[in-house]
Amino acid sequence: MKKKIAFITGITGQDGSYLAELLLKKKYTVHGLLRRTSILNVDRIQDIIYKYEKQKKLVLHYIDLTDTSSITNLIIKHKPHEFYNLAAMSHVGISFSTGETTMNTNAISSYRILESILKNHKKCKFYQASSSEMFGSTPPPQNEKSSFNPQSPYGVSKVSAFYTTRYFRQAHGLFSSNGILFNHESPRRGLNFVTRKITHSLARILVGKEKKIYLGDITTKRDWGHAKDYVYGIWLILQHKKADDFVLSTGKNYSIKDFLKKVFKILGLDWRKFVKTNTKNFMRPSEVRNLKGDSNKAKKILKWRPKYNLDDLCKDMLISDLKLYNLSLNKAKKIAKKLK
Ligand code: NDP
Ligand code: GDR
Repeated sequence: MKKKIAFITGITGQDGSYLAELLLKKKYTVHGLLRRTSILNVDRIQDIIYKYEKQKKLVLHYIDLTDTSSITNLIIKHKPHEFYNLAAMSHVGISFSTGETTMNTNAISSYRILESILKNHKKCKFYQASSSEMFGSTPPPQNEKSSFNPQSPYGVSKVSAFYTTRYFRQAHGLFSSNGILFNHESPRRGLNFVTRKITHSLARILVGKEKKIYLGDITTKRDWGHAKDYVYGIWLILQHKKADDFVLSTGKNYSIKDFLKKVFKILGLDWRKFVKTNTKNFMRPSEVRNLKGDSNKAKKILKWRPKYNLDDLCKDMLISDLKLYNLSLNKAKKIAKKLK
């Protein structure tokens, strides 16, 4: 069989980097779309660039997501079998002050890409990175039938892209699917998302580079999984025989406070000594208070199941951040004893 070609927007991000690794292992040719930045921003994909770029198994193209004509040219030239649309302005808190960019990048781009697929390469399967943020204030557990009540420009933009993806499927017969993913984290998570901010700042506290972690509201609850599990689910969604929408989640939720407790406990520390909460800069005008997903549909139809639990995830993230500061877990525990 001819080798599959996949396009990934957002390949430099957390999910894009793990998905690219997975597809390369599965012998796909991967075309990664990345935007030009003043500092080369390929840390998360550096290893696969060394391993696969020379043999043209990984091909990178500089393209901003909002530049649809360039994306169209690439679709016409390379005729991808699968298109994973992961690029986004993905920070909910920041979306409150960048609403227009957020809508343009996250919502309008999906419409334009799907229109281009429809006109130029109808056979291409399309994946849209939809989000649990779309449920917003809808009480848990949330599944594919729950209503959307977004609470931020980010949430609104993702609802728009969700319905756009469905519209091209229902009206034009495209294979366009939504993955409605609940929060998923990893050592590759961006530094300004709450989980990574906590594990990274704790490592910095141990080496004397920070004294306190300043957070916003720590009473909100999230359903956290590991990004490695979730990119496998993303791939499964496009391998299913028909296009559809699927929730991916662990089905368990914890507060930010629970996450703090778990991470600090690994080093035998009391988080309360090192954290300041309700910091104005990190409070949001409206909050999504309680997310807990029901992914029974994905379990039943795709046979998808997350392997990591929250304790594994906390440990994985903390150990990786300690390494950045040349600390082993044992060494970190010794320093922590002195900070008690
Ligand atoms: P990241 O923030 O880690 O990655 C986002 C990616 O989008 C980066 O590669 C970024 O490029 C790229 N990007 C942003 N704007 C543009 C643009 N204008 N043109 C080209 N590329 C752009 O996000 P994640 O990997 O965590 O998430 C992947 C997707 O899944 C996103 O759409 C997110 O909204 C969605 N999602 C994520 C969840 C999660 O918990 N992680 C849960 C549900 C949905 P650069 O590196 O240059 O910034
Ligand atoms: P979220 O993730 O908004 O759920 O979006 P984030 O980690 O940013 O926030 C989770 C919760 O923690 C609270 N919080 C803080 N958040 C940040 N970032 N920084 C802080 O200092 C802080 N203090 C408290 C937040 O208010 C919130 O309640 C993520 C993103 O990956 C989205 O792209 C994705 O769609 C959703 O998950 C599902």
